[in-house]
Amino acid sequence: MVGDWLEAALAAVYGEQGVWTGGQGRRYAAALDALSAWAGPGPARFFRAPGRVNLIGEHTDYNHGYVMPMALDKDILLVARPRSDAVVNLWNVEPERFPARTFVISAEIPPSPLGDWANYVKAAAQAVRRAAGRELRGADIVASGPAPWGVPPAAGLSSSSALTVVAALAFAALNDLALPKLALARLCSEAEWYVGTRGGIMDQFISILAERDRALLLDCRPQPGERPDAPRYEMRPVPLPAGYRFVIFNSAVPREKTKSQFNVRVAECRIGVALLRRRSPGITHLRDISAEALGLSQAAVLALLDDLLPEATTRQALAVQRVLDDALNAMFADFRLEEDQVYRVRRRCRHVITENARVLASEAALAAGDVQRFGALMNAAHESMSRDYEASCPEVDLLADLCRACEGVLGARVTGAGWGGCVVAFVAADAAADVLAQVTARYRAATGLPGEGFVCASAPGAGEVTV
Ligand code: NG1
Repeated sequence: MVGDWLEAALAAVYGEQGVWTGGQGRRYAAALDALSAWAGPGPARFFRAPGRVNLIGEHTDYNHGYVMPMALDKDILLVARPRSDAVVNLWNVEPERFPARTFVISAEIPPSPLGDWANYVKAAAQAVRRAAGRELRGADIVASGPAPWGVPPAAGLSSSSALTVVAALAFAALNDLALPKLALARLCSEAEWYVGTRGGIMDQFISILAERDRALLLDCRPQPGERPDAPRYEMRPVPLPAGYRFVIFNSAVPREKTKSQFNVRVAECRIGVALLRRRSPGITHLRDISAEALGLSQAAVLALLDDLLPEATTRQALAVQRVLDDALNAMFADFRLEEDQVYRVRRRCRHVITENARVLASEAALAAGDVQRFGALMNAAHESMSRDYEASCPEVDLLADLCRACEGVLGARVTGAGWGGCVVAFVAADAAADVLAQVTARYRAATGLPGEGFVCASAPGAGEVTV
């Protein structure tokens, strides 16, 4: 039996639907039981951070561009109790999948092997320790993220960022470190580089700053703030259109290529900037290239890219052309260009530049109630991810096609980094259940892979759940 106290606290987070809240209550109680079993009985605190679905704006964040994510009601939960030493004992309610780990908090925590789940918690602990500038107390922690409440891992729904965010929240709170939301979001974005990818700010920002029933239009370009190390970001809530739902389908394709390909894409974008800077030295990020900024039509911007950027290049070719000058080397100080990698610069830049325009057009379409236009922009975003960014795969393209073939679907696109992961479809509310059933069945029949999906519900941003 779950106490009324817990029910009431959880209804405030997850909404009033009895079944859902009841299930969450058992999940919270089970996590607390696990902590008592592994670390002994005693008081503990709950923290949660949601995963997200990005509605449009892919691979734009690290180019200082625009994104439009929305937090899900699927989250990572931590139940935590502070310790008097700096040790962190970390357990998971799914121990076979996520084995127990122990480490000591310091300003330089040695990482576990690549891909280990504890690295996200270490990333958070190290970043909070550095921000605090003093020794931190460790904690006994149990993490909980099993289906249907958790964020499906490796699906492009930001389970990893949710884990980083919730761990940072917990370490800050258990050490009485007051971090404003924006500071926490920035800290978490940089913290996650610890795991080896040079991601942008989208996932951690939406996990922390989300509001229920709203997506967030986030401008990922830092603006001057009170201090040079505390920039501001512009963001606007985007009300979700009544009468429509977002339905998510997991391709169940392992995202093996994501880690290596992600960093290649970051490099391709930076090479694009370096080449464009030879013509316009004011350019620092692909965000600076737009029809408005250049006073050109979109067609003229694309023609300019054709003129200035090579379809493909290599480190050696760039060195011969003396593109790799001091300025560019400085941009790559944290990053190595590989000898044997072909960088397909023009089409990558075309994706980012057109995607930024699509995000702003989506915001305008939704504000005007033009749901057909928003659906069409999602479809165009998928094509661009697939053809220009080459971040899709046959299974994900199939899922998007299966969605579009259903009555009631206005648009569908790959969401998250890509190379597998999920497709998000924008669907008339009364068709959502049918679309979910039809697409999952057809996908399973066509691929032999598990066809799983769900209708999204939105949730508020990360925080402590006081019970
Ligand atoms: P996912 O799909 O969660 O791996 C990654 C990046 C985002 C963003 C998207 C692509 C991290 C933590 N997340 O998200 O910042 O660049 O890809 O739009 O690196």
